[in-house]
Amino acid sequence: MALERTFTMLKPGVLSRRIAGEILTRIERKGLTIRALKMMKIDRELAETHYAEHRGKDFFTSLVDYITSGPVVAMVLEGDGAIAMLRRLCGPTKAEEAAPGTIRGDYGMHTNLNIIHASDSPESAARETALFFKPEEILDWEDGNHGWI
Ligand code: 3AN
Repeated sequence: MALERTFTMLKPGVLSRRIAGEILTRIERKGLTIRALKMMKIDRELAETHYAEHRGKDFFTSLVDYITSGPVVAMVLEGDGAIAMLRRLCGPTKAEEAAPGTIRGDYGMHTNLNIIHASDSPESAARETALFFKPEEILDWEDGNHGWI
């Protein structure tokens, strides 16, 4: 499986509910490597650009309202098949379809308030990463397991 990088964002509900550590733990334990991470308050322009494909849909304004309502945690993650791997970890978009055990299945009741975004393709991952991070903010590093496993 190819080594990939993907973009993810923990939405405002995560810091607000003080569950950032729990979600980060799931991501780390899965084996994805954090290459970049920052907490930021995104403005409407960035939010609308990020979710441009949904412009005009009935939930677009409330989606932008939500993700600009408080700080988010943006990350670039790396791993074999990381894009699909993270999407599986998150679970489906619709709250009623997200099974227990997935992040969306365990932490949300409503689709419009789901707590995590994850890129859905290599093209989205590249586009979204470039919206949130400068190249120099994405770090190459090795964890302490290197050499042991
Ligand atoms: P995903 O985040 O799983 O890639 P998208 O891109 O279809 O799903 O939707 C982006 C975000 O818009 C979702 N994470 C969710 O917060 C919101 N959303 C999507 N569909 C709906 C819907 N039918 N009603 C309310 N909010 C929605």
